[in-house]
Amino acid sequence: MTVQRDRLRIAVQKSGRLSDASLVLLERAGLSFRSSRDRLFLYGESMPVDVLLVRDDDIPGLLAEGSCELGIVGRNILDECARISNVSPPTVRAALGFGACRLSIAVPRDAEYSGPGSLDGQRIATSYPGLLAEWIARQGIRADIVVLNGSVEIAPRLGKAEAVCDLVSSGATLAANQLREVETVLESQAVLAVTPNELSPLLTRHLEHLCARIEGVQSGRGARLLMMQAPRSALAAIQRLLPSSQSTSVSLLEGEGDDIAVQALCTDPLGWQHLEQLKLLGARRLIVLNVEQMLA
Ligand code: PRT
Ligand code: ZN
Repeated sequence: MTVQRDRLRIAVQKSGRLSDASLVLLERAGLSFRSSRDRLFLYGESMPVDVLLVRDDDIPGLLAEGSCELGIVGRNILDECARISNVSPPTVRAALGFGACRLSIAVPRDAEYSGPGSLDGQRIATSYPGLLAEWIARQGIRADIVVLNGSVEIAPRLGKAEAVCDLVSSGATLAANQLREVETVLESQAVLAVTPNELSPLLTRHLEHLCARIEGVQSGRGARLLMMQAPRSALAAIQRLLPSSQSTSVSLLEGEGDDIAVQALCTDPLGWQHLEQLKLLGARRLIVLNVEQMLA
């Protein structure tokens, strides 16, 4: 199936943990939008890209049926969908660095647990039967899966299961339910997912354009541009000191003898101690700027 629209569509979660960060990411990629009255559709004014606001669970299906070309969704949803439904799975273009969580197995705080074998013959409650079944098979144990669509963490107290398999981020929900995390089934975060369908050349161009911008926002995240002046003799020591500096450019300073201007892009955190050490090496006029965007 080839999609014939001339505007690209990206699906994001309407209201939930990924909603705000998804829209902020799109805004940082240069997309501005006008909202429809029902807030289910955002018309992109600055690019030929519209946003569908939907439930996160619907995103893999929308990508497969060709209603949208891109989606921002948790890897947990994509991976589960790939195991339990027969829609063609989307591909993952980029991990987005927010919505981090893990799908974990937890048992009552006082239950004995000495490894996956302790779950043999037990019931495990979950909303992720596909991922859990695969994990159980990998461990070579037998356990019954009790599928629940919500409030998984109270299943042991209700006598419905001996263990749970649920998403965890801070661990506070497990602790509040007297549960102890014992195994990680999947590490997850929000990802940029791409339709498995073939696209027209026009939509492919729009898609590549938006993905390049999103990747540009991603690679700029946390990066700093460090600028300083220094004696040329200190250059080698300065380069040794800079954390993960990807590129350092050096220029001569007109009328300043042997002094140089140095610019370095740093992708690791840059602390006061780095600046103070640079000063000890003779650097001065140090400036650190946050990087908003990068395009290779
Ligand atoms: O309405 P819709 O279907 O769109 O939303 P939803 O209610 O299904 O999803 P939502 O908004 O809760 O989560 C969206 C996505 O955020 C998930 O698919 C994950 O990829 C990601 N995410 C990150 C989380 C969590 N962290 C998380 N902590 N999703 C759910 N939780 C829940 C978890 O299920 C448990 O109930 O939070 C509780 C545990 O949190 P802690 O901090 O107490 O450990
Ligand atoms: Zn959902």
